[in-house]
Amino acid sequence: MTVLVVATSNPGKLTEMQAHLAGLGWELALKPEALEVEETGDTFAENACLKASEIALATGEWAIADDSGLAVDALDGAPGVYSARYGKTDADRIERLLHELGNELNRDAQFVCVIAIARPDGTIALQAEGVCPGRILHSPRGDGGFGYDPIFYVPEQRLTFAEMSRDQKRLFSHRGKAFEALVPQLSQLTLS
Ligand code: ITT
Repeated sequence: MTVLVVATSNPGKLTEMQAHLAGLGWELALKPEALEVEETGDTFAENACLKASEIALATGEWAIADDSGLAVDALDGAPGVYSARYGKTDADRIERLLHELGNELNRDAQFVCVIAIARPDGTIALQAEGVCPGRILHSPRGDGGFGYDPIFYVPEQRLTFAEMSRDQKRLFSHRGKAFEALVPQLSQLTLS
């Protein structure tokens, strides 16, 4: 089996990515903890490619990276690519977002995820995007998931991401949709 390094330091993402990649014929490996990639891109796609490419080059293996975040309409798309840098902890980030949104009536937002796969020489082999529309609640609801999940409400499901089971989130989330687009392309990859 070909090794695929999962290039993330976020444990919540790692769990979800491992579930999406299970049974696809790759030998999954964890990113060496000390290897950190600076996210200098202006878009999710640029940062996903940067992370996949640098980790592939550093390890000499295939690598998969996810760049994702929450874009809030009333905040002109913020925090967007800065979602991870919005605060020190998940609780800080949620608090800051709720504070900035205040009593704004337009709570529309979308979660975006771009997944990139790089070859051992750092070139990008595949890329896919997934988007999940929703709304920002006034206060957190639910104990599951990670990150902004407790304040992200999906109207069609009448649940926040944090209230969904793992399988539900897997089906409806931005990450789930990105993997849905990526997986059919994965089987076409020429591994060398
Ligand atoms: P890596 O770069 O190491 O993968 P990261 O947490 O820094 O980890 P990003 O730069 O892509 O990842 O930042 C994504 C931010 O958006 C981060 O704060 C996440 O917690 C949050 N996020 C992404 N997907 C999410 C999801 O499914 N549910 C809740 N929050 C999510």
